[in-house]
Amino acid sequence: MKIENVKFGSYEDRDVIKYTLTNDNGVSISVLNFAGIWQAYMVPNGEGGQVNLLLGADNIEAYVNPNNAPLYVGRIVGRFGGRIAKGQFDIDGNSYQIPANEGDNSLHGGANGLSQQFYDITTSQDQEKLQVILTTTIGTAVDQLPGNETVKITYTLDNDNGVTIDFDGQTDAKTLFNPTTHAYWNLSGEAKTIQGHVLTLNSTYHLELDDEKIPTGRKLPNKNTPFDFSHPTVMGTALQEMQEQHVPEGGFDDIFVVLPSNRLAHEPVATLMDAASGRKIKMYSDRNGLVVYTANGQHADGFNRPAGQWFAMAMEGQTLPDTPHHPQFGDISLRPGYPQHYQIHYNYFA
Ligand code: FUC
Repeated sequence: MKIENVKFGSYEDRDVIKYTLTNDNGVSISVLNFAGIWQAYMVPNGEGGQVNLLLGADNIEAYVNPNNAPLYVGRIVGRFGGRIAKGQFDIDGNSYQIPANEGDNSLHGGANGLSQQFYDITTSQDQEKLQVILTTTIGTAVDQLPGNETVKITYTLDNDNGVTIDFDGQTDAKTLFNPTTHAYWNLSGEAKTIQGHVLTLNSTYHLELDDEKIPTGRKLPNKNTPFDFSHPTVMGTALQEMQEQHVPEGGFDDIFVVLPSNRLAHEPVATLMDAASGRKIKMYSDRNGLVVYTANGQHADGFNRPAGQWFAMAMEGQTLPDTPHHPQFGDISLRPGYPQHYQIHYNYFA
C-alpha cells in the first residue's frame, strides 16, 4: 500500500497535484486537488498491464480546455448536481435567486461551483484502506449560493479494490447540498465506445423532461421503452433505439428514478459491464436519482479514449434534480446544525 503525489501541471497560477493511492493488489486510484477530479481507477488488464476504467487525461490542460470543460470530466459537481429551474428556490419560506449558467437555468452548482475549486488535501491509510480527503469552504462570494458551506470529499480505495466517495457538507446559513461525481466510465480500455457495455439499473421510472431538460414532475415508466434497463441491456442497442426515436440529444442525458442502496437491501443502483473484457462495476448510491449521460456528440480531444460520441458514460448518483420545484423528489436543503452525508460506492469485478 502506498500514497504518492506528483505535480500534474498548474492552473490559475496554482499547482495541480495528483494523489495516487495504491492498494496491496496493485490497484490504484488518482485524484486531483483541482475540482476533486477522479483521474484514474487503474486495474490489471489481464495481459500484464493496467487499464484505466475511467475517462481521464494525463495533463490538466485537457480538463480545463474550454471545449472540454463543459463535460465536467471526473469532477466533483456541487453544491448541487443537475438543473434548478430559473435558478430560483425557496427554503423554509425564504426565496433565493442564483445566476443562470445554462439558458435561464442553473446547472451543476452554477458557473463557479465545486467543479471549479481547489481543495485542501490530507491523506490517511490503515491496513484495509487508503484515503484522500479533500476539503474546501465555498461561500456566496464564490458561487452566489447562500451560506458558507464546508464540504469534505473523501475518496477511499480498499483492499477489495472497491472505491467509496463520501460527501459531507455543513453550513452556517440555509443552502443547498446535492453533490455528485461526474466520473465517466469506459471499462473497455481500448479505442472503443461504450456501445459494447451492458447496463442494468435498479429503476422502474425515469423523469419526463421539458426541452430545457427541466423535470416536468411526471415519472414515466421505463417498461417497453429504451429506458428499460431492468435486465442487462446492451448500450449499443438502447442507443440505437434512442436514435430511431430521434431524440435531439442522440443518446442518453436522462434522469432515472432509482431505488437507493441501503443497509437493509444493499442492491446496486447500477451495474455496468464491458461484454468483451468481462470487467464490471457495481455502483451503490444512497440517493434516489441517477443521471445517465452518454457523452452524445462530444468531440473532446486529449483524453484516453478517442474523441467522439459515446466515448464514455457518466452515472451521476444524486437526489432527483430540481427538488425546490418538485418536493416529492426529495429535499436538498442544508441547514445550520444539521450536517449532511452522502455516499457512492463502487465494487469492481473482473
Ligand atoms: C449531465 C447532463 C448535462 C451536461 C453534463 C455534462 O449532467 O445532464 O446535460 O451536459 O452532464
